[in-house]
Amino acid sequence: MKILTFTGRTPSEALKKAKLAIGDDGMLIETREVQKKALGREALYEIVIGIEENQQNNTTKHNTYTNSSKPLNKQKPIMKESEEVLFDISNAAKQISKIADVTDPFYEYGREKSTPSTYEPKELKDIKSEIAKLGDKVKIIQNMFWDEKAPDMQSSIPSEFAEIYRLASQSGMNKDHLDGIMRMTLELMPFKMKENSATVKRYFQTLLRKMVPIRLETVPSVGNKKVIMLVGPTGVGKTTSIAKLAARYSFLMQKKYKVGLVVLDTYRIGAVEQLMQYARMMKLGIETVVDPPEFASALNSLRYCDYILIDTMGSSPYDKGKIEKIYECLDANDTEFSVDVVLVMPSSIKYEDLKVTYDNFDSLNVDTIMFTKLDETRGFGNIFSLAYETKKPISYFSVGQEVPEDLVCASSDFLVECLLNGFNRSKV
Ligand SMILES: Nc1nc2c(ncn2[C@@H]2O[C@H](COP(=O)(O)OP(=O)(O)OP(=O)(O)O)[C@@H](O)[C@H]2O)c(=O)[nH]1
Ligand SMILES: [Mg+2]
Repeated sequence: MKILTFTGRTPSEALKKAKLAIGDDGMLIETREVQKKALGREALYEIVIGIEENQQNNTTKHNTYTNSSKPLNKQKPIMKESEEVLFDISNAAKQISKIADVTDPFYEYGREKSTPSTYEPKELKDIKSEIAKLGDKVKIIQNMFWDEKAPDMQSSIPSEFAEIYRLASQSGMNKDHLDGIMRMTLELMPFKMKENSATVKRYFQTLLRKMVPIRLETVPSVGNKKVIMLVGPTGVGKTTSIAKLAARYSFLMQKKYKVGLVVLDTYRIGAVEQLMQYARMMKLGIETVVDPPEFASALNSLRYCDYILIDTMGSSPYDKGKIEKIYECLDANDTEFSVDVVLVMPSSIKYEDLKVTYDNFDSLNVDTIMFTKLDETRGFGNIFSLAYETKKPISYFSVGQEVPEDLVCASSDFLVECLLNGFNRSKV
């Protein structure tokens, strides 16, 4: 059975389109609201139609779908509440045609824009198109094992999408996100582009880039300062990242900023010593805080700095006591400086664990996320999904142990490149 989807501003409009395209023979499988009506935005409904491939030419048939034993013209669309995630993907996907410039009438499969004046003999075009199709067939064979897993979406994903689906699902991306993106891509992507895996990949890349929230780095304006606190589980690279940031701000940027350090991790002598060493090497002021009331005075004594970087004790996401202690420090901050809370998490753990960690630290009002240990992982879909799900922007990536060089300012291009093609140090 072939699965087709049709959309419309109402379920009946979608149904009409289906009837126009395939007559009365299709079986209505599902009706979904994929986008809610909102101010200045139409609602969008999708109906899913099953059609026997050998009966596409108006031959009557029966199938096993309970709601679809009647011909299409006798079936009433059924309403089903859609998931929130689809709304966003839908919006993102709609913008892609403009952003990716994919509606360009001169766009040709598998290559960048050409102009109408670039003459190419028809035979050559045919040969190129055949080669592209052949390439896709090879990819389908390579991706055969993907079929065995039989994801819910599988029957409706055309073969040209097989490679991108495999790449994304192996990356550790949350399945609901991936299926949602696939559904929207299939529906909203310009028809011509769906026929070639190279254009599918390009479209998909643009869509993913659009979906990752990123906080671009800004420097303090004159007379102002930035106070940045790194929080997160134990051993994720907070102290190392503080050292990298301190080096970056104090001598790697165009302007040399005054940087001061604060350490809240006073339970472990080793932790204080680790940061003290960096402070000595870079000749930076450092303050230690034992009890929450001392936090404000530590900030006050570093008020001559442009940047104040605060290292905290690592805590298991389940250790509410330690997180509470950090909260008390933030709460005791009666200075005029607001603290940017950066949650540091390793990219080497799966999406579900990232989400649990995020949920537990979010009581600290996390502003941005820094992902570390990108050099220790193969898949990056977990990071993508976490940022997408929480809508929390990513500010930095840590890509190794070396201070200060293994730090990268976050960009969606970099993340999507890692996700689809793997981490490549030479591209940092
Ligand atoms: N491979 C790799 N190792 C890293 C990275 N960032 C930090 N590390 C290493 O991870 C280990 C722990 O780093 P720390 O900076 O001490 O981690 P932390 O979060 O401060 O740890 P606690 O203070 O114990 O919670 C060290 O061996 C670092 O060199 C990274 O991006 N990649
Ligand atoms: Mg530490």
